[in-house]
Amino acid sequence: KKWKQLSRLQRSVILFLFAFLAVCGVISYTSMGEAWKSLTNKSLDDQRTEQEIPGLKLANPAVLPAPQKADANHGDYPELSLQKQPKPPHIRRGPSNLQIKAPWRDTRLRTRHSTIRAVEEVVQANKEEKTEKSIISWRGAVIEPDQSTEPPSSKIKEPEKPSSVEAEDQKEPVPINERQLAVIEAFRHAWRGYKDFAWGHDELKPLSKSYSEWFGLGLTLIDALDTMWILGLKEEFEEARKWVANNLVFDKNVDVNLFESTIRILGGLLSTYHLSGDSLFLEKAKDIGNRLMPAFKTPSKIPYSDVNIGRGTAHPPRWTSDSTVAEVTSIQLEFRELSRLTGDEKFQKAVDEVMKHVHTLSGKNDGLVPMFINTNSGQFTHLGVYTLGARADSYYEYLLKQWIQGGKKENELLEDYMRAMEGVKKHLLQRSAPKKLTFVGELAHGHFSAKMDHLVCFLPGTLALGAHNGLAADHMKLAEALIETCYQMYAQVETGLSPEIVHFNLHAQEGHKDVEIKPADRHNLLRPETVESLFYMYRFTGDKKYQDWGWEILQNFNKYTRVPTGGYTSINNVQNPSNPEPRDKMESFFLGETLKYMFLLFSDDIDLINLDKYVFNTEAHPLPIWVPA
Ligand code: DMJ
Repeated sequence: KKWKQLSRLQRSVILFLFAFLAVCGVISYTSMGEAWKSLTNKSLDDQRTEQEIPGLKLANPAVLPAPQKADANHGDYPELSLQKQPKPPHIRRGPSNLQIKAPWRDTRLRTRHSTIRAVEEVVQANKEEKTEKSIISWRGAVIEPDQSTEPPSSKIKEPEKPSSVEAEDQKEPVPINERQLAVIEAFRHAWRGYKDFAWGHDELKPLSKSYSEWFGLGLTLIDALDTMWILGLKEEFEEARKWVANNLVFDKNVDVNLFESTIRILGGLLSTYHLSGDSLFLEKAKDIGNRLMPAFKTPSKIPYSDVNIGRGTAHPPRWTSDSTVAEVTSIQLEFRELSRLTGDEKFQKAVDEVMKHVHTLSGKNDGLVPMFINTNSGQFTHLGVYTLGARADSYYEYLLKQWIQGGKKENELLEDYMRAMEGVKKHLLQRSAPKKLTFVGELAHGHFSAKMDHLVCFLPGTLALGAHNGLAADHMKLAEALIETCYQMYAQVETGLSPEIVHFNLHAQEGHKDVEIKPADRHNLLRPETVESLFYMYRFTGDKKYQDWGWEILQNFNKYTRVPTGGYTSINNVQNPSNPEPRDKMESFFLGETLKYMFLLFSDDIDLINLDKYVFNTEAHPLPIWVPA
């Protein structure tokens, strides 16, 4: 009303005054900004950006994309979805829906359109700068000292970065030697067979030039990814990466074994993510990790052996409600790392509960565990049989390795490991005749058996790793004795290849060696354990004899298991050099483990997977130690 009562002149004066004041305001804001900028060399928006975007450092951006929290949701910020999303500074990219995005969670961003644009510009600039040097070193990634130090303790924590590879870029590369070249040649030969006859399938059948399926998930390809990275096989890696991006689908009505898919698939994807920094592998790891979780829905929380990853159901084997002790206690490194990377504690919680439960269980014998555990009662079953071989082996390995992974703070794990090693010394160690080889036998209801699986040959490497991490020095002595035995399991056999199981002679007999082989046990599956331990022994002692032993083994694999048309095969008879009876199967661990450990054994570069920064899972996939030494 009052406005209408004013004369036209009065209204014009008032409007002019308002306009004048508005212009003055804009000018003073701009000049304040300019003045501040000239003082600090940063714009106000830049200043705000620094405060408002956690983790975005303008001066020193992250080399690799920061993984997103499991619950971070772009849908919360509709205005952001209108913007072109900044790309992570890595040139190998998967489909956009699989990319890890920056954690845009600060609510202040919702109304700060100009800030968003400024951030985009900064990220874009970072991207351009990084793209120039974004071909990451092909070997020996090094972890940044500021990696996470604690296992997740709250519901959702800040997710972690992959291991940085920047430091490696600044180092002089250690040249590859002749023996390593021979491993590369062997890998390429194996890969050729897989590519030609089994591409995208689980295992190569090199003689029939076909394949076998176990889970139908390209097991060999996934198991071999980080080996290709470590061996520097860039072309092969890129081709396999494409397959993962375009063809690896976990939404399938298929039963998988929880342990095998964790150590080979989840472990393989996680380590490849760390080495390459490529978020595709983390996305795939999250997917399979989530799909394996139904296994833990049991009355006792001891997981079932099998999961249908498409249906989200889990079950024990048809004939029992038991699970294998080694299987339920050798998935921890992978699930713990998945929690650390995603910030979602559910993975770690599930596997930690298993370890805590097993820690308290009765039925152990001086730290040695039975081979089975019931998923209903949570109790050990089939009591009285103790072995370091099949069904128990990696329980011991993962006690030590989890302790190392977590920064040597989880005392229960160390206690259980040390007690078990005392149990081994007390109940399972014996010496053979005539060579007095120290070996690890088995105990069945109080009776000692001089039987040793090739699988037990992981133990010298694990003992050496423990000694390297400050545990009893006599563990190293035992490791030295045991690796000699494992080597003799090859050297005393006609083909120079170890059988699956040996029996040691306890008393000298004319014409008999230390090692006896039963007809049912004389197969060789291209297993890695001895080569794995040779690698640890060489790393920690520098004694070249370990390299020489590994070299002999590689030559014998080439002589008796190599298939001319591509690939290597397991054999049925290590005692018959003229006909080792090829079995027509190349296990995925030959590429995932055996050749990888060979390559590392022949290397003199301790930074080629530095053992103070990485811990290998039981399928030879290196995962970062949370607090590197
Ligand atoms: C691999 O899958 C793993 O090393 C596992 O711990 C034991 N069996 C094979 C290799 O022998």
